[in-house]
Amino acid sequence: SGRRPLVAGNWKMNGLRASIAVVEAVRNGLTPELGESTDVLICPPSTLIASCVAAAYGSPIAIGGQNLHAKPSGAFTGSISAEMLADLGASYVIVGHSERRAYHHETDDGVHAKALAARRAGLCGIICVGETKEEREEGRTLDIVRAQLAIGVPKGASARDTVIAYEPVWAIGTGLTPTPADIAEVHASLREMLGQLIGAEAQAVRILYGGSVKPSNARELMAVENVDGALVGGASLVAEDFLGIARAYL
Ligand code: G2H
Repeated sequence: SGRRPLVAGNWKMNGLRASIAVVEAVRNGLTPELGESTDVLICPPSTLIASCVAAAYGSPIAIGGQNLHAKPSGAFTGSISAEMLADLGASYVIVGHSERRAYHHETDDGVHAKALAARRAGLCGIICVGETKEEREEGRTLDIVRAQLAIGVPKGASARDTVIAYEPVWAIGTGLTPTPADIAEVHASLREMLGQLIGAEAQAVRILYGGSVKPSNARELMAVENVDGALVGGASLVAEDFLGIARAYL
């Protein structure tokens, strides 16, 4: 496809300072061959971004945020802007993860504003889409994810500033995954929708799969057409598991 795979770890609200050791272990396990074939990203909680950037310094590991506020600065107690993440050395940020949508009322319009903010600060935004169990059972999966994409992705988005992550809500942290055929159908539909939104550039944008990716299923999932990498939650907290997933493309 010409698209360079991206394997991204999302630590969610996990990790104290001792977890820097996970970054160090991933760094030690990252062979030149792996570093050349695959982009590796770790998104720790904001409290650990600076120390993770330091631990990854000089290695191919990128560090990213899990969320951002759309405004560059201001009276928004507790929030962190794209500029602040970039200032720490982050190069990516996750936008609109389903847990943000479910627990923090994030909307597609909000996702759009945050994706614009990420680009403004020079970050690559990982825009997450995905259907709930109920929506899948009602046969609405493609309608839901295409609408999330159509609203969320900013005009003029490019492969440099945008990654898409398909994460079926019912597959997150549950051990359940869609079949490769189901994933192929959604990713093909997302790629087609991206084409409507941004034209030929859609071919260069990476579309990740997320939801219960493990070393044991990574190779099968990553081999699906239009799957350009993984967004990994639970398994990214253990360096050996995360590396096992990253090696899926070797
Ligand atoms: C989906 C995924 C990472 P997990 O949220 O974003 O989590 O791999 O634990 O299902």
